[in-house]
Amino acid sequence: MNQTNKSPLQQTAPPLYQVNKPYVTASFEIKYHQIIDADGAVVGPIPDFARQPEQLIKLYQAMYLTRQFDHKAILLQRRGQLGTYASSLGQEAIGTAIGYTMQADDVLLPAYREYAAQFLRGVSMTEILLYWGGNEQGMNFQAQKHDFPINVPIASQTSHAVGVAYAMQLRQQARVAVCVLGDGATSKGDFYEAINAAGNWKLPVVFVINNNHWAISLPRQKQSHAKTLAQKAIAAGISGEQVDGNDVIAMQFRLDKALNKARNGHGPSVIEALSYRLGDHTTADDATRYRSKDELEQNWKYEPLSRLHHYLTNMGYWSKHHDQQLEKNTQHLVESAVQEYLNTPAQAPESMFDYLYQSLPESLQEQRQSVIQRHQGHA
Ligand SMILES: Cc1ncc(C[n+]2csc(CCOP(=O)(O)OP(=O)(O)O)c2C)c(N)n1
Ligand SMILES: [Mg+2]
Repeated sequence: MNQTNKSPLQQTAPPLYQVNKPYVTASFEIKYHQIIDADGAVVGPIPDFARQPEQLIKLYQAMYLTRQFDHKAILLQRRGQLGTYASSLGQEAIGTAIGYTMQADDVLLPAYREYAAQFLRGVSMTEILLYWGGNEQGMNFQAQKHDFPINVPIASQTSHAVGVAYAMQLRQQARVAVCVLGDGATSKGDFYEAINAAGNWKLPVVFVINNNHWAISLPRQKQSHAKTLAQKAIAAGISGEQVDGNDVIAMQFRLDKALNKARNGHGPSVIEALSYRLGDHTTADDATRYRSKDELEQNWKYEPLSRLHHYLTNMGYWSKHHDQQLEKNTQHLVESAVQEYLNTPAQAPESMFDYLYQSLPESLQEQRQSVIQRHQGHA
């Protein structure tokens, strides 16, 4: 065969004698980032923002508020005053860092444990309670018209995020879509499709994997044989990294870099935030049936609030007096939100038909009518 008969592939292929000598065509590494360890000790360079005590205190307050809210929501559910609720216990640093880092006109596409991010973005505690109480108005965020609602169908928010980021790119806006998903969600086809498109089109989107080590009763080790979930990004041509998801300073620092990169047109990122689900999957779950007491106890040592508390105290930024003040203020805020929620009249049963379609199909109009009649019969 002469030179001109060769296909382009043959022309670029290595000489035949190398066939039995494989060589590396691609390699990768996944970095792990941590700045404050579980004891509050500094193990990495302190970023500029974290040299300002008031900024760190803001992060601590957001995590503390989220934890108190969470505790109260579970009590309400146990009393029959709230529907099923998904707790963010132990994962407060992830949402806090996201909410703190995003700009107001960025778009958040959460799963269902990102309350801290939502609160920092102006979503009210009352709205979140209304949602879990079955009132759709809870997802009609008054302060955040572009953020997406809580998303329960696993991983479906990842392709929504690609759509949002694509629109931002088309409109040449300096905005970023931030999509949060769980470790379990990284096994869904939606996620692979989303990161592939995001990588290919260099979209302004940041995927944050909240690897809380459980997907209901399935542990992380059984979720995927991949050593890290971050490395899934590499196959999509995206940078991927692991961050200590209990270290709110490291989370903020790495997120800030990823958001800036996306905002400046340099494409998407995947951040695998390593956390631990200290609560049940939801209030409809009982984790004692599949998780050892030992494992849970071990992981309490790494939770995000106490380490920032240690650090703040060690630096002389925080005292017992601050603790008392924060407890009192937070209790007041949470109680007022609960009262507002409990005082909100329940929606009529037919409202379940009212937020799905621009105009309701005929078959559903009949169903809607029959719900109204049945309800009147019981009234
Ligand atoms: C498409 C879809 N399949 C199944 C479920 C049921 N389901 C609810 S939560 C969950 C596990 C999700 O695990 P992970 O992604 O790790 O999120 P986590 O709950 O741990 O935050 C499953 C399978 C669902 N909500 N949606
Ligand atoms: Mg999980």
